[in-house]
Amino acid sequence: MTRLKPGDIKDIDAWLTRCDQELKNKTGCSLTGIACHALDCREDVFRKKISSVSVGVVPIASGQGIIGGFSTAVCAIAAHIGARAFVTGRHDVAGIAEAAGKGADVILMADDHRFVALNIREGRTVDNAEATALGFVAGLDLIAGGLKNKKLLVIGCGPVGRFGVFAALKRGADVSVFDTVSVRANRLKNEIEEKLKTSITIENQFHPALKKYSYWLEATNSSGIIDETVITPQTYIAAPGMPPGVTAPAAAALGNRYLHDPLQTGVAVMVAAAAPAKIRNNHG
Ligand code: 2YJ
Repeated sequence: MTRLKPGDIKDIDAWLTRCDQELKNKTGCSLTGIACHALDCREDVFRKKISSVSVGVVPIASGQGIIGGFSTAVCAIAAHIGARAFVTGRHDVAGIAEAAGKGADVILMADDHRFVALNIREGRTVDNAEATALGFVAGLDLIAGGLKNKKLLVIGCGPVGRFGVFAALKRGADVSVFDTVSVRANRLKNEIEEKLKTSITIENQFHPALKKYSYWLEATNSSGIIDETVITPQTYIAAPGMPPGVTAPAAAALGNRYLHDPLQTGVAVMVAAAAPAKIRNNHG
C-alpha cells in the first residue's frame, strides 16, 4: 500500500454517511455486507454480535510518523461496521498498553511497512493487504453476479494483487495477471501452481490484455493507467490501488461498475476477520 496522505482520507466521515446506499446500488450490499461476503459469514449473526468486540486504534509515530486523520478514519470505519472502537491517547508502545488496559480485543496499527489488526486474545493477526484483496474481490463478485468461470485480469502482482489472485481463484474465476515486472508475475504463477495445483495466465502487454477481459482487479500503485478509452459497457473494475489507476473520466464512464476507496473496504474486512470466530460463524 502506498503511504496514504491526509487528503486521501479527509472525507471518510462523509463517505461513510453515504457509502451504504452507494454500495447497495452497486453490489446489493452495504459495507458490512461486503465484509461478510468476503469472509463467507452470515451478516445477520455478524450484525447482532459485532458490538461486543472492542477495537483500539493505536497511532504509530515510528518511521515516517503519524498521518493526520489516519487513526480517526480507521476508528470511524470500525465503528461504522458496528464494533466498539476508540483511538488511544498515547502512541506506539504506550498506545498498545493503553488499548490493552482499556479492554481492546483487537488492536489496529500501521507503520511504514505493515498495517495489521491483532486479536490480542487469540494471538491472531490479519494483514491489510489480504483483507483489502478479499474485500474488493468480494465486491467484484457481487457486481459481476458471481465470478465463477468469469475471465478476470489482475493488474499488479504486489501483495494486494497476489492475495486477490488467491481470492478470485477460490471464487472460481479464470484468472490472468499482468505486472510491468514480469518476474513478479512469473513468481506468482509458480506459487499458484505449487500451492493450488492450478494455473493462471500471464499477460505480457497491458493494453492488448485489457481488451480481452471484462473483469479487472486494479491492484497497482500507478496513477491514471486506465483511461476512459479502454472502458466498454462490459467492463467491471474493482480498484483497491492507491493512488487510483482509474482516471476520473474512466470512473465516470464505469458508474456502478466501479469499486474504489482508499481505506474503507480493507479496514472493514480487517476488523471483521480479526473478530472472534463465533461472530463470523455461518450457523446462527
Ligand atoms: O499511525 C499512523 O498514523 C501511521 N503510522 C500510519 C501509517 C500507514 N502506513 C502506510 O500507509 C504504509 N505505507 C503501508 C501499510 C501497509 C499496508 N499493506
